[in-house]
Amino acid sequence: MKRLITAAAFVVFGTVASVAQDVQTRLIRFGYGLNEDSVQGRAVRKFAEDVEKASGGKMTVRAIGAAALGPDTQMQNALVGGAQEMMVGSTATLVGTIKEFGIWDTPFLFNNEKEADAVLDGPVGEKLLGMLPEKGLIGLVYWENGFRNLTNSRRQVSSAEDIQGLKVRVMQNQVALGTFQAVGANAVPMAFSELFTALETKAVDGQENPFTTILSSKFYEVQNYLTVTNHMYSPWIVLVSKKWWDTLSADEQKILKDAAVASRDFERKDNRETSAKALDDLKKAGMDIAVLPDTEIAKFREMSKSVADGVIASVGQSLWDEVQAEIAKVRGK
Ligand code: TK8
Repeated sequence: MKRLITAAAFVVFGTVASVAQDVQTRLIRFGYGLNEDSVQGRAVRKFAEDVEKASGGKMTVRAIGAAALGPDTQMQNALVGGAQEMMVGSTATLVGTIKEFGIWDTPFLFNNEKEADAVLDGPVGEKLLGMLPEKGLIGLVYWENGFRNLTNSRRQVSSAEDIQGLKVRVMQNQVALGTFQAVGANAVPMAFSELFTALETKAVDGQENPFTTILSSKFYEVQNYLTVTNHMYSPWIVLVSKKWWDTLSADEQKILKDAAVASRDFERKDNRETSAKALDDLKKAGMDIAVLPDTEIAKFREMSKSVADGVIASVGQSLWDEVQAEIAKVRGK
């Protein structure tokens, strides 16, 4: 009798996942660049838990952080070839493959996170995701790295001019490079996975990243000065190998899509909630922190204005206009 009841309960409450769904045993190698103790690490773990739960334990996500599977571009290639299933990384590292992604690196494109969310999750963000399949990738969602701020080991930057001559590591694309060249820095493109050592050995003076990333990457150990500049908003993108994706059932794809959306909401919330504390922790760790005054931000904006022209030339006026129209919609609300 007891057995019968248990069996009946299983039919009623038992997860549809393990009974009716077309789900196979799957191992998902999910690579990312930051340390395990980071917003990226936490969100990948949340994704893993959701996928395992929704698949009745059949789909297992193996999270591999700290660029142990290589820098973003190497992981992208592994996804295209089918040697790795998933990753999360900067949209900036996709620009070499799909130039349109460079639009997100435009300096001062978004004024706040609300604008970024609306545009990235809206039709233009979707349009860019739609360019990935023909390159062998599936883009599920955008996560947030966040607004970027400048650190260096040489001097506190209190004016736009102070950036001149600093050797600053930038992300590996023309937009990020052009932005720092425009303000007179000696900009050096480099993979993120090489950055800590480059800062430590003083191969470069500085870098720029959001507070949470500066903290979780322990850059405070090798950088004395942090200047709040918010010069650009950096998205991350969750990618899947198309080669592997095409072997999945519709149910399996849905499990991944749903978990990706949940992980996006979790990750953005986590990043926003921990950002102010990260800044506080960086101060406690001994960093000299200053906010670049509005008048100097205005100069930074002005000096880097030509970068937008370069972006337009590369992505096309119509895509640029679409993005601007989406931003205007949010600003109008
Ligand atoms: C980490 C990278 C990094 C990015 C960069 O995966 O390269 O500076 O901002 O956070 O995506």
